[in-house]
Amino acid sequence: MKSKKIFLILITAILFNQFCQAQQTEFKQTAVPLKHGAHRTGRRTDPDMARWRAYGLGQFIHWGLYSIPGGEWNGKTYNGASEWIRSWDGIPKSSYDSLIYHFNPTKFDATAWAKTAQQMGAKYVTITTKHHDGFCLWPSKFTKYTVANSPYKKDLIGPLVDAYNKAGIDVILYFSVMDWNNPDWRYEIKTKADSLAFDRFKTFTRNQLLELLRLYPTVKGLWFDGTWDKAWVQQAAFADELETEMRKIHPGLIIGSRFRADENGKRHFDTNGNLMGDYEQGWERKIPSTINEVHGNDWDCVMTVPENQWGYNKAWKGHIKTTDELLEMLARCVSLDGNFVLNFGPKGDGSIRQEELSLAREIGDWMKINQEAVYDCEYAGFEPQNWGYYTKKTGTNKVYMLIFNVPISGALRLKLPSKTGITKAYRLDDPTQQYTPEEIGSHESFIHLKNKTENRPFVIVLETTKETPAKAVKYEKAKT
Ligand code: FHN
Repeated sequence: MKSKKIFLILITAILFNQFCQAQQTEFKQTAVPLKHGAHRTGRRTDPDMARWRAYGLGQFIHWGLYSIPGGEWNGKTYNGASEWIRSWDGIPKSSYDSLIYHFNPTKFDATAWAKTAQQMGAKYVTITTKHHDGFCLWPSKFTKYTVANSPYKKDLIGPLVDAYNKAGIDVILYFSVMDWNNPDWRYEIKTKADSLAFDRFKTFTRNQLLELLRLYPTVKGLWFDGTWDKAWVQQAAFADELETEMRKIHPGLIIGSRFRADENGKRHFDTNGNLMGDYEQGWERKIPSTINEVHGNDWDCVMTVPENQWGYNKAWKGHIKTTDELLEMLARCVSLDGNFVLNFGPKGDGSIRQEELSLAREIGDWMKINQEAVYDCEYAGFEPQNWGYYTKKTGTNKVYMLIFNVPISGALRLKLPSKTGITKAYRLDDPTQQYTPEEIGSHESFIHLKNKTENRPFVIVLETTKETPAKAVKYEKAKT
């Protein structure tokens, strides 16, 4: 009897092994050999990337010539995103480009900007060095269309990098490859002349990127944009080589999935489905709903306060997100292993609008109390519940419940992963307020809130253990 059992186990093990090998061969056969695909499968494991992963909250800044008209031209309001106003039919391109002669942000104060971000609790900032209009906020040697030729004359990126770094905030440089001001930019290459022009454009782009890395060596990464047009998508070899070159001269550099396409024109994910770059950059104004949607990759979500305005817009029409809505987005991102990056659009004079300053202050007030549940936190592995989101402090046994919806019953349902117990539960803003979870089923408990009328999101800390507590009751599943 015993030998029959051993024989059966052996046969099962052999069959299982054969099945796994067949699966692997299948994968190898279906994986297409690529010259310019992903450089790696799986997440980066180095300290620079670990630092990026731990940020939780970031700030985005869209600032440029478009901040002067602020979505309005000759008394008419442009309906699109204000930073796209140059593409509007109602505006002659040369009139827009002449805005350079009006760019004089006398109220600009890099230290004040950094302080606002610090107050909000941002751990990193992404700043537009050049948006699609091509205007450079640094004195690039490779074009005349820069701040150096505006009435302001001085570099803006250097002081920003210094001020944010001094405030303990890492800087990532936003760079639009698409450049409406450069005569060599093409959407598509149709002729020999286009091809020659685009070759010049590629050299220009390389020069500018290397210049940025040379001038601002403390930056942690590059945030690429304007890379979706056919002409650029077809430059797989060039972009791959340039990425490798930038990484060599700036070790640890972090680049998202928007920079380059593979030789088949696949963006973000290569032909074999592997992420191109260090983190997924597709979560713009949207957030995944489940952990399965992020496929184990790093990612960040960039979010506007109104529906779709990045640059300063005088009108700020439509729904304006509230502090609690934004905090909920932050919680959702961190609970699903992502960072949340909130956009600010300073005015043409360099000041930041009051609405954004208030949001930064209010988010910061919440962060001061609850930051422990955001920084250096990750997906907790607990089944999501309607009251809010779980995060987990990386490398510890601390799980956080970020509560946004208090049930009328005041009972917060928890479904524990197997082999998990709770040794202590308490409020993060007042650790003396402790809870004794009530077991209501197998791996299922309630935490009964003492106060059912909360008016702000709050956090409960769960100290967990890998030891399953001895069950007082044996639960029976319904027979159906
Ligand atoms: O077209 C831009 C837009 O103006 C803005 O800069 C956003 C920020 O992620 N990126 C582009 C659209 O994806």
